[in-house]
Amino acid sequence: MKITVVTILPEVVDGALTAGVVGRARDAGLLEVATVNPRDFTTDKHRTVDDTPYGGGPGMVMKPEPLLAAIATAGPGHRIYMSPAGRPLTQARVRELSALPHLVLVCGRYEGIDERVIETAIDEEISLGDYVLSGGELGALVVLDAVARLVPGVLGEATSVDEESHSAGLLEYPQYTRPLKLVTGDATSAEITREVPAVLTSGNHAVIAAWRRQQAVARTARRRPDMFARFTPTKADRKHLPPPLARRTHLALVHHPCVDRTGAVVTTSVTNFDIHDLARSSLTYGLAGYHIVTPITVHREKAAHIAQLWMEAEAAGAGLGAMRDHRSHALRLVRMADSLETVISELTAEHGLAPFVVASSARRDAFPAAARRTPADLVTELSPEPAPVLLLLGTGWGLAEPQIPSVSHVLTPIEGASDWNHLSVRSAGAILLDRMFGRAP
Ligand code: 9WO
Repeated sequence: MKITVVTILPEVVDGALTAGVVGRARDAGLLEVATVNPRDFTTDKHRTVDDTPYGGGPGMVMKPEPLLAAIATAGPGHRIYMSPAGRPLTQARVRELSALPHLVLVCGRYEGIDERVIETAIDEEISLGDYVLSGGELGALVVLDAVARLVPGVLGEATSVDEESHSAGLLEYPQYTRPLKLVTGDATSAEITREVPAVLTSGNHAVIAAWRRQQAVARTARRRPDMFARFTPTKADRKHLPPPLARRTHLALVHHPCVDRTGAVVTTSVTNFDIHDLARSSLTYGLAGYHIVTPITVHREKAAHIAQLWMEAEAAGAGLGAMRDHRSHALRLVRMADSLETVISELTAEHGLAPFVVASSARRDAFPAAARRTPADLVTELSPEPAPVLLLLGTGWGLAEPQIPSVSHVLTPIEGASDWNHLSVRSAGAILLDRMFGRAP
């Protein structure tokens, strides 16, 4: 295969082509790389390749004539312009490009190139990502490197076949080599010995393959939710992934510490409606529990009594077969707690991990130290984590923020189409649960 790089800085490109896989491919005659410099196609004595932009604006633009002449000299080939405005490069496209006989990689400098060059002499624009470089050369080197290693004969056969087949759409698993025990740390920090995971020295190849697969799946879920969304986990994969987020999410209706209209910290009263409406929402969206939080003992007793009455009515009324479907079934999710600390320690004991504590608020500037997330982004971020989630709904005029330091995340407020924003806690809770866990219509 031949790759021609059109650049006014050929020394940037040349320097990178002698070492490693690309250097060896050239030595073996599998890859031919040439550079063509537009400056060699100028006709004035200053060898000018740039000019001022029509319409004004900062900087300079590459003149079309020297660039067009350089591209023409490269000869017939697939002509690529490296630009942040191009289509993002994928491994699939790299594979296709590696099958072509001649690639011409055109590099811009200054503020860009005359658009007519792109219209008349470019077949494809490619971007490496949403960032701006000072020129296309480093981008061209990336394309060159990615393509060259796929040219037949450049890599050993074993590597190239192995690559795509059984881990397609996943990130790489972690790799280790000797020493078995690596001692890290310097004068300023204590020494830590990091060992290679024992499974890799077990000699059991099936167990090793399964571990690597698990690692790749877990990493992809955490680091590349976009990639993970396109991946269909096998049954075995799912066994090692956390259960669905709703199943480990608990709702807490917080009656203390809340604030009143003056901002004073208060304890609000438990209401009948809040207990069973939010219980029914919690069951509908598949939550693990619904906690009524109040330090007032008689309120907890009253709430427990109401929940109990509903469940007894169900047992007396419906036949056994209809039990699951009876609306009072939701009351089984209801639990009483004297404080948020109690709920947190209960969940920590039940799930073996401390919960992420997520606040909701009608205020845009609530919990300034917490990570602010939309409901959808919160689900994406927390789904790959094994820990449970405790979702706080404040009563009264909202949660007393300074008194709840355990909050790590805060949901962006629900906003309607007016400036008047006083949803009931039951409505706000239902909307949040739908935004997090509702099936798309
Ligand atoms: C810069 C630019 C910025 C926003 C939208 C479109 C854009 N096009 C260009 C452009 O073509 N710039 C020229 C090439 C001149 C300045 C340096 N150039 C460049 C290419 N900077 N960054 C790239 C690049 C190439 C591929 N992937 C990421 C960035």
